[in-house]
Amino acid sequence: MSVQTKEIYGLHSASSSGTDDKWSESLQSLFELVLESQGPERTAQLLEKLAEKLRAVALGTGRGFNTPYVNTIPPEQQAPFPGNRDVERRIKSYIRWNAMAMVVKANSTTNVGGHISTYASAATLYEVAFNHFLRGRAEGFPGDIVYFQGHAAPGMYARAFLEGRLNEQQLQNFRQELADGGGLSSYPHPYLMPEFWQFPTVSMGLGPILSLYQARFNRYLQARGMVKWKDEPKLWAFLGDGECDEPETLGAITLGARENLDNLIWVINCNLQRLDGPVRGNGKIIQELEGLFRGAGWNVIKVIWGTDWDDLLARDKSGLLVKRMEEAVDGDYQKYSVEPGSYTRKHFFGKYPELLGLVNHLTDDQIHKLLRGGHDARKMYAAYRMAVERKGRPTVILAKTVKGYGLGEAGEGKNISHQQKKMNEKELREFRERFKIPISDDVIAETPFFRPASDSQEMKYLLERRKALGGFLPERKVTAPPLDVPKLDYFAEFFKGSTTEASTTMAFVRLASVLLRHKAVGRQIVPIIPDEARTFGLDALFKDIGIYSSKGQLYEPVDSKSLLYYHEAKDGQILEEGITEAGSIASFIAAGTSYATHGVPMIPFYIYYSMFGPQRVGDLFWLAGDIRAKGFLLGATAGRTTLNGEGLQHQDGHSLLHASTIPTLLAYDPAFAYELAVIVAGGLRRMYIEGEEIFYYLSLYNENYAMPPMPAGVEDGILKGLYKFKAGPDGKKLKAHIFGSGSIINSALKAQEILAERYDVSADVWSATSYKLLRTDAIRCKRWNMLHPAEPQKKSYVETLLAKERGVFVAVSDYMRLGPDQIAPWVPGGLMTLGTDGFGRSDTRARLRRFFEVDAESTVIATLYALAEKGLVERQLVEKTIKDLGVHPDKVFPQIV
Ligand SMILES: Cc1ncc(C[n+]2csc(CCOP(=O)(O)OP(=O)(O)O)c2C)c(N)n1
Ligand SMILES: [Mg+2]
Repeated sequence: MSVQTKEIYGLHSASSSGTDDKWSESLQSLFELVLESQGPERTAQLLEKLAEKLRAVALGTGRGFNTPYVNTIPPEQQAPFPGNRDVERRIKSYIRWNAMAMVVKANSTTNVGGHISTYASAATLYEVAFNHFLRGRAEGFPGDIVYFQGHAAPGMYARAFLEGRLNEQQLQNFRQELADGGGLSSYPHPYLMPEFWQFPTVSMGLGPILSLYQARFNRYLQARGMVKWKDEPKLWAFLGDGECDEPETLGAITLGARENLDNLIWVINCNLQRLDGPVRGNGKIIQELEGLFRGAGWNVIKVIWGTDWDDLLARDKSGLLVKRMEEAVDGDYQKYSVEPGSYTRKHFFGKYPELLGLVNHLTDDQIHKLLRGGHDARKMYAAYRMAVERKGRPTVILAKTVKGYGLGEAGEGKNISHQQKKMNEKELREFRERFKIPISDDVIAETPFFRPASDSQEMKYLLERRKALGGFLPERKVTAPPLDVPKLDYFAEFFKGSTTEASTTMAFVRLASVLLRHKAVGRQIVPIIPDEARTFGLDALFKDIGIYSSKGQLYEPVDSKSLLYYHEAKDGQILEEGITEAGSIASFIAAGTSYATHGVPMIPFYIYYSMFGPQRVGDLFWLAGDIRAKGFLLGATAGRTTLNGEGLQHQDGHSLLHASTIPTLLAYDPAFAYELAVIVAGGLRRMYIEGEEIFYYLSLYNENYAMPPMPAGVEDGILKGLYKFKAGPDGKKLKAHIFGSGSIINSALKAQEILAERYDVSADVWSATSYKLLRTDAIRCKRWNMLHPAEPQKKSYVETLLAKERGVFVAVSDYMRLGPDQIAPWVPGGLMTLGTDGFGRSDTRARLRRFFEVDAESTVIATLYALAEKGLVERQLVEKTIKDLGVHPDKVFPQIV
């Protein structure tokens, strides 16, 4: 503190620790006096004002909610470390070695890649957690939920190897999953290692947001009485500091404090580096994150300095050391980790000659080895202890480490550290010396794995700790029982059809309310909405099942007198997420994996504007496949022309294609209420009785029309993707087939009439519910035929279905032509497709459909053209039809390039 500052605050020079204590005592008595006379609220206000002044004067302005750049927990308040440090250090060293060896070995014979430096920097963060905090599954306890930093995976494999859960062969085949005997996936992927990994994390930012919504979902399950736990699981998310630049990481953190998620702990490994270089070379990532998290209402525990620094800080009576710590930027700290101790002595301590005295007793080597907090098990233990005991808010631990810790010349603290995958023999020897790995010179070049004898102190200790904490982690185990989901007949009302006009969105709302009333599984349904319930008519559910709110409803809603009032309740069933598609899909994932995470199957229905699905947060949709989520995604307001008026940003003509790219996602484009019911019933059966780890996407439209009754025997075709909905009239000269999907099936039906009345064409109208499924089946079949050329050749569903049909084939939908084009190779004589390629426009449905050429008239023209191409009608007839139907032949082509 400068002399001037002291004057401002009326303080006099104080340097002895006795005087410090006096200051502290007088402030304390003053504080108690104010608290007693003014009450806590006012005291907080006054203190905040003072803190603000202090920040402005002492720390410079614009620093937000920061505390000095020292550990949050002072040494005297540090919980003592209860473990055997020596044994734990040895275990950690062996894990370090094996994690490194795995990557080096894999890259000695292949170029499969891998990361050494991330785990090297995080080993202590993990080991303290594994030995003392992370609890496995037990009777009445689902186990703590842990999100491991994706590219630290080698460390998790190396630990599982010591634990005896993975064998040498598997480690040998790290990143070579297809090798003989199997291997290990690069990162946490439940899809690839379904008995090991629970939560995918490696796409930066997804782990953090998932953990937030999972923590809240755990509360939801408890509030609704869906689980009865003896103890509440904690959620631990291990993240990188670079990862915090992702909007998904920080974008939702206020949820944590708002929902009092004290079950959630984030551990951010602040090694100050990301892939290319420093995270904040010119600033301090720890301070920046502290400000953000404190502002968002989190507990922040900074673990910056290791025990070695306690003594230095205690002896620094001038405050200069903290000042120096504050001044140095992360780029400097990175340099200190790379350069010898003499450099740090000169440039860090030496900046103020008074500070040099503090380290006179230390050699350069000792200065170089002054530990950072994240490498000190005692500091990490104290932080974790505080984190698990804190109530009322989530906690973030900001642990400062060195990237590539222990790699020395091979990459410690260097900018290339992230990419380092190889080590030469000299570097291996140094690593071995540093961590005392009992591996002899003659084999070291082969980087053998090391596992101590099973009766060694280390192995006994390691296994005893995991036993005491309830078992191994990570571990994915599916124990959920099948659900008594309704059979098809439960949805009978949808098969009768209705003359009153309705949209498929309305049909869905009806279907949801019918399902919610189902005795066996109604409670399992989790409706999820990002602030669009009213758009879809789902507000009808507000009153009946309530919107989940951990606080209940503290106010009288303005619309309390209306039938559909905004009803929040502690045991509400709806997850009304507000405007966050990322948060909503994170909730979908938490609910859709509850069968595996908690052994409690839940059935999420996430309904949203289809444009803001995979287009907005596609990586989370992709992850839903990886994590084996179940449930239903409902892309409402679907179609480039059915959602009239909204224009380019809302009119969706492609998300079915996005959805089609996810291997475990069944993408459907239903046209009628009964199709919807058949698909949902089929999905419930496959996911919740047969146990398939798949999920469903259905587009829902908002155009109203009479819903037809279900023709006999079409269920199978609906599920497979195509069936004949309405045959054309007999006795016509020419034959055609029109595939229609969603609302646009009406263009096909109207075209059917025009073709019959005016052009002597009998067109059958088919409902194409899923081009993706048709294509997958056709590809599967063709591939089998190719690989079994001498055996009787198989026919795919679509080929069999269309084999006997004569005439031409046309497809029309409210999606890009690529949708129907997917099956063109298997349609006899080819497929003429119409679709909505290009940006949407704000206009009426009729004009949009003409613009994109998916209306009835365009469908007629396309059908006649397909006939003309086959020489079945004259081209002049097509030309005349274009004129007769009022279509401009040189109108704009909406697709740009
Ligand atoms: C969404 C996304 N973008 C980019 C990457 C590529 N990537 C993998 S690790 C990494 C750097 C991570 O840095 P940090 O979060 O600080 O982790 P550290 O390894 O330093 O602990 C990057 C950019 C990714 N995995 N995911
Ligand atoms: Mg980093």
